[in-house]
Amino acid sequence: MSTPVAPSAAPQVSKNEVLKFNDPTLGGTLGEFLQDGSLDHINEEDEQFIKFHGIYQGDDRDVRKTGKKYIFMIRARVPAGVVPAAQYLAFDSLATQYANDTLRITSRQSLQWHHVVKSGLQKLVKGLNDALVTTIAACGDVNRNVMAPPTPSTSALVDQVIADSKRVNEALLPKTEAYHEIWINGQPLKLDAAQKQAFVDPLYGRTYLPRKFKIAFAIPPLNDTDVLTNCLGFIAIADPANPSKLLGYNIAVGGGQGMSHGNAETYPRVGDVLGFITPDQLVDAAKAVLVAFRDHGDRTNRKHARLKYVVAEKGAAWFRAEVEQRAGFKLAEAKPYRFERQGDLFGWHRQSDGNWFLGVYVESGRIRDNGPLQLKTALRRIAETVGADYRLTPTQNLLIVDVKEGQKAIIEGLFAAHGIDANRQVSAVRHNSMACVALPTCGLALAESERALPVLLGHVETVLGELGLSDEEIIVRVTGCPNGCARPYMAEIAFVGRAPGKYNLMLGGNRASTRLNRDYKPSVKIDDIPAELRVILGRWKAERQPGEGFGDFADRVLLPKS
Ligand code: SRM
Ligand code: SF4
Repeated sequence: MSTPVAPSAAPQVSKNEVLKFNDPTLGGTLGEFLQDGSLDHINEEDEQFIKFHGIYQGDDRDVRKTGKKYIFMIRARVPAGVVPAAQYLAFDSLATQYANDTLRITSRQSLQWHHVVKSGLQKLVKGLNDALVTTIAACGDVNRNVMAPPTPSTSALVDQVIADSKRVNEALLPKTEAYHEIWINGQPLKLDAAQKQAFVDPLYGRTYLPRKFKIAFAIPPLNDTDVLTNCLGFIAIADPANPSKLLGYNIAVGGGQGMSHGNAETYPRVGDVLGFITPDQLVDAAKAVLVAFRDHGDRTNRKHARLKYVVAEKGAAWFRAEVEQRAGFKLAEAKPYRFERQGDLFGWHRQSDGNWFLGVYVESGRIRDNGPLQLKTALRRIAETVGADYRLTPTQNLLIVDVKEGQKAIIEGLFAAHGIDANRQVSAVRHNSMACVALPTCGLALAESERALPVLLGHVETVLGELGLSDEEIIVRVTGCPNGCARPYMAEIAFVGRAPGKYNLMLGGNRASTRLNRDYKPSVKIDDIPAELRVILGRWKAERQPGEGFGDFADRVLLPKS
């Protein structure tokens, strides 16, 4: 590409802004890269463009000492986590052919393929397209995968919320044709420089958003999507006289998790509820919030470019007026609602139509065959044999849905044949846990996370066992750095990676996922964690009020008054 020229009106903007300005189609030279058999990796500029196509370039950090091995991560958009059986089979086969034979359920109900090398890159994306799935805007300065409650139909309201989340997802997709040309047709976008310059996305404009933008839906009292951690949250409000009828949504703005160690200007934040909208106002409201962010987000400093900082610094009332002006209508006053808990349901449950669904625990979302535990093969065989659809959850688990009474035994049998007890109940702590990917694929990881989760959960379980508290539920989340990909700042206990083998210990989130946790002890060595747990969990046992959850206890007793 030619040397970028900064837009003269805004000379101080960040490098990414210049890149977007110079090629608003977001194609870069990705088409040329795919056609050039001599290249195994992309240049720095294309590294930014390819994110808008749902792909990250990285290197295998396990083998860095012996040389750099370029690998790609591909992330699909899976709105509301809904995966029909045929699609799942395509995902499974693509993982075996072009990735590391695993599928990774993400904390936003999508799927990732890891360790893809250049020769498999286009084939995998094209394979997803053939299965009617896109990776466009799964990453980049755009709206990401829209989350919605994964629990299958328990009422007409649930169905409507899922349908609404898909409408919003669709309405906020970028319109560049570069994605199709490069990944599906396998060629560069056939536009000259002037034609590229002339492209302006009708919603995002020429330079897209200042940073990523995230949306989730939730249905109180269950906060299974961690809705208040999103830039924009839609909280479904049911008609009190008819709980299966949707009245509309309270909208919450300015939530987020990411921060940087030692930079007090970055922080996690819980969203503010701005007001109430009716279902027919949904898409216009979503667009108005997105465009208000587009117009007011910081384009000079990417660490300060999220919507949460706009709302925190200018105030919710100011932002509400900006949204109303763009939407062309006033928001009504927010309706009362209450969240009581987060998390997934495990084991068999009845749906409202008489069918069943099965909640399956997937340790940190990694679907793989691991010795005698052959989860990947089992899920493939179930999709082939029963044709049951899957739903991915925001806590990195999986639901098998719409199962007929007569199919339950077949599913249990297929799991058993692959070393898994479908009715197996792991500990409550394990069920409520999450870990981000971290090493070896994440270039930003400071410590292990997914691979450290079993050890860390083992420590928590051992100490709870010693105290006779094995059945207690505690929300434990782990990340390899402070970016917050497993939403650690909402957990009752969080381990946030600081350096190899060292984690900041944070305490005090609540079960409804409406309160941020706080620092308890920085940089605790992994070997010292059992001793720390003995102190804090021991005090919980001895001093808690009747029924008091660990996070509430920690917030009340173990942490300084906030
Ligand atoms: Fe994330 C960056 C993985 C959910 C905050 N995240 C990354 C990257 C792409 C690393 C990078 O930029 O080089 C990670 C790729 C790791 C790998 O090897 O696969 C990564 N994030 C993930 C996933 C896969 C974690 C998981 O284990 O499930 C999640 C994918 C979600 C999806 O399907 O779209 C994931 N990331 C989140 C969440 C949680 C959420 O959205 O609910 C957050 C916190 C919420 C928020 O955005 O505030 C999150 N990821 C970040 C940040 C910090 C952003 C910030 O503004 O502070 C980064 C770093 C960045 O963007 O520069 C990041
Ligand atoms: Fe990587 Fe940090 Fe996100 Fe974990 S939290 S996946 S280490 S960026």
